[in-house]
Amino acid sequence: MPLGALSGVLAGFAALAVAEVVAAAVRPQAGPVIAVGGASIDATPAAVKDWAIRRFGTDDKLVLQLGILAVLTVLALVLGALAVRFRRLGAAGVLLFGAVGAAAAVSRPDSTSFTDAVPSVVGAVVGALLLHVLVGRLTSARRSPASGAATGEAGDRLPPAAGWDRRGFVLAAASAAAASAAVGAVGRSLTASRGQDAVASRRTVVLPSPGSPAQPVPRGARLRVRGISPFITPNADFYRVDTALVVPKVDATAWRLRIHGEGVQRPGTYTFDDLLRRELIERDITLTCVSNEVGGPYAGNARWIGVRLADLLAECGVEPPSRGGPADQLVSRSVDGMTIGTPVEDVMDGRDAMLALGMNGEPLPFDHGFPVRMVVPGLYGFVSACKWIKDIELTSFDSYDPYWVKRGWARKAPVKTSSRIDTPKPFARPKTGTVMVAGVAWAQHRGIDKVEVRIDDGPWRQADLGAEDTRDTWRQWSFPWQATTGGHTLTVRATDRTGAVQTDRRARTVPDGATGWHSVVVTVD
Ligand SMILES: Nc1nc2c(c(=O)[nH]1)N[C@H]1C(S)=C(S)[C@@H](COP(=O)(O)O)O[C@H]1N2
Ligand SMILES: [Mo]
Repeated sequence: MPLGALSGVLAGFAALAVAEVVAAAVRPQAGPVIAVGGASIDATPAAVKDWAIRRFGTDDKLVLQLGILAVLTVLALVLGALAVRFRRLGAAGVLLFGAVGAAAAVSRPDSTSFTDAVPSVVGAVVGALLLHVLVGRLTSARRSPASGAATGEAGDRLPPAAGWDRRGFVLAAASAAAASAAVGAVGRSLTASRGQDAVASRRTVVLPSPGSPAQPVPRGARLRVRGISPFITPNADFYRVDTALVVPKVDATAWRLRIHGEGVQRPGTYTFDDLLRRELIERDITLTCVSNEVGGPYAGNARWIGVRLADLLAECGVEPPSRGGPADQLVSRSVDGMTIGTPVEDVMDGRDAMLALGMNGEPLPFDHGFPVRMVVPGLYGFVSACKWIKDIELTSFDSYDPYWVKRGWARKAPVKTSSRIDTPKPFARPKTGTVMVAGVAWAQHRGIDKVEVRIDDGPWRQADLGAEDTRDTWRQWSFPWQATTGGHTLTVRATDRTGAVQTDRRARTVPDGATGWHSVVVTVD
């Protein structure tokens, strides 16, 4: 039994290694782990996904893949043990898993061909054969008692009933393990070397200087407080939220963007160079994720360079609903099959909605959507910020629900007025005297007007605000607190330009963003 289970694991390992190496040649996303992982992400209800993001943060994808491997290992152990008794059943089981992987691969939204089934099928066939062979070694003596006698060994050490081809098994098992490891390593390096065209195309991008540059960040926008979020978030620290288990590597020279749909009088297809040659705008815009908890990390502020989306749409003959246009929803599609729905009215109301090509002075990083993504001030990312975009379709909210809406999130989601304490950290132990309480507040496209801090149940007191860059960016704030010994709760709230005070009513992130005040508990020594 234990050797049967071991055979199962070896067969599973071989199947995955072979599948990955074939996937590296076909399409990395067609590998069974990535395909099944992607399918489980899509099938996960909003509440569970939300929990996973909360629990594991940006590690959620790693945890998912490790989880899939753990489940597969257990199943392989069981299959192997069963195969000792029912040899055909073991092999059939491996083939069944191959079928599941293949089905997941071809049904992924970014799959365009049935060749995506090949990695799983080939892997499963190899795994099934290997299991058959290994289990054969384990049971061979039982079938042909002569074999044990022929070697003159098995008969000495094992009772004939439990006789088995020990040397044959060890040899087969060891070579299978070694071969799988080698094949796996080849698969890895093949996958890593894929996307070289994309990497090369990114390296050669030269961002032209924008026809409409951003004003310099006002001097007073950056407060000198240790521990506060930097006003501009460096690309390497910018949060990342998406469903991609493999980051799409798009070759900019082969990239196309199609604009079409209802009321598009002149549908168009644009190359990356077409966009680079247009007049570019440069804007500071704070991007926030609807999955951000009160006090959470999923907000970042960057200087984006791109094409004004409203101009491009106008060129295609699109009119917003307020001017009689038939389409009220703009659906953007990415190369990895994401769909994101944005109100056409918002995109064309004069705000700096853009197709971004650059982020903080460089081409978009692959993680953040190279070569082109959408950015719309004032809307959460899941209803506006499509990365790796390739298609824009004008349609209506009545006739189409994009990815997140199908999973319980809202159709429309303007960013809610929010504020966060960056320092001190929860459970910090500052000394008595002046303690700088500081953080950021955002209410994109309305602007932040006021930030107030409360110590325990005391009165709200106004914090010092960093100068406003634009109403689409967050503002840093600070409050010099005369800290007295003991435990204290620090709470922050913001007021936006419309005069609305951030609500204290606690709401979950689903369906359209968390609300409530952020507080931090500290002990002053
Ligand atoms: N293709 C694609 N674009 C996407 C997503 C995604 O899953 N796939 N996630 C969206 C969400 S929910 C957010 S908050 C932003 C995050 O952008 P960032 O990862 O660059 O911070 O991207 C948006 N664009
Ligand atoms: Mo998001």
